[in-house]
Amino acid sequence: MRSPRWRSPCTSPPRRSRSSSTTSPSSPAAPGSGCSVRAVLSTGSNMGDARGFLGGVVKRMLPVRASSLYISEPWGGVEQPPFLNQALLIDAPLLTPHSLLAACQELEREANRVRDVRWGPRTLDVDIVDIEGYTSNDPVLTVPHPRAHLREFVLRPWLEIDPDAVLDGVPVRTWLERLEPQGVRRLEER
Ligand code: A4P
Ligand code: MG
Repeated sequence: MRSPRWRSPCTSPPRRSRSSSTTSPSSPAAPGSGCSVRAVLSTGSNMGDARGFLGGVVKRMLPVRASSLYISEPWGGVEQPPFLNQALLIDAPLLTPHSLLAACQELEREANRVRDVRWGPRTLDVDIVDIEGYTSNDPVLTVPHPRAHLREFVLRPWLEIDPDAVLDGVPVRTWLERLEPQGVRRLEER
């Protein structure tokens, strides 16, 4: 069982760069001086104005990087329309992983997300895929996301914005190579 481990970046030593293409130069983060949480989000929608819902998250989260939009066959066995998916790399000016989860759920509420069928259709899903320096098995917030490595709709957009990304100690590129194709197609370049 992986127990939650978290040290706020406000009190941690400077962040070590995991990938020069996606991390800003390390600098000591002092309390009150803009400390932040580096995280990867996966957004998805297959109801209503899907493009508008994903765009709304980008406007609110102001990601460091946002992937192209991807259209993907539904994963999980529920018959439903295809999804639009996107990956975002964010530096959230937040102090705890749970405050980031609360922010994600607030965005889902604003999109009138109804929790009905598990893995079923939704106006907006905002999942936390990974948080730098944090792991947890808590069902309220499991990090890394427990099904991310199984999902091309998560891995492919993530790889686009961070080609050196690592998930649970394994390169995201390798996780992707292990998957059978799942019908995920890039819609447009940003
Ligand atoms: N939770 C725990 N860990 C996390 C995390 N890392 N990020 C908890 C976000 N939430 C996390 O989630 C249920 C609970 O998980 C939350 O209350 C939170 O405390 P939910 O969003 O209410 O329920 P859900 O999304 O229906 O269930 P689940 O298992 O999270 O579904 P997924 O995994 O999000 O899958 N196919 C394609 N092609 N594209 C998609 O985007 N999405 C799904 C939903 C299914 N198939 C899909 C897609
Ligand atoms: Mg979810």
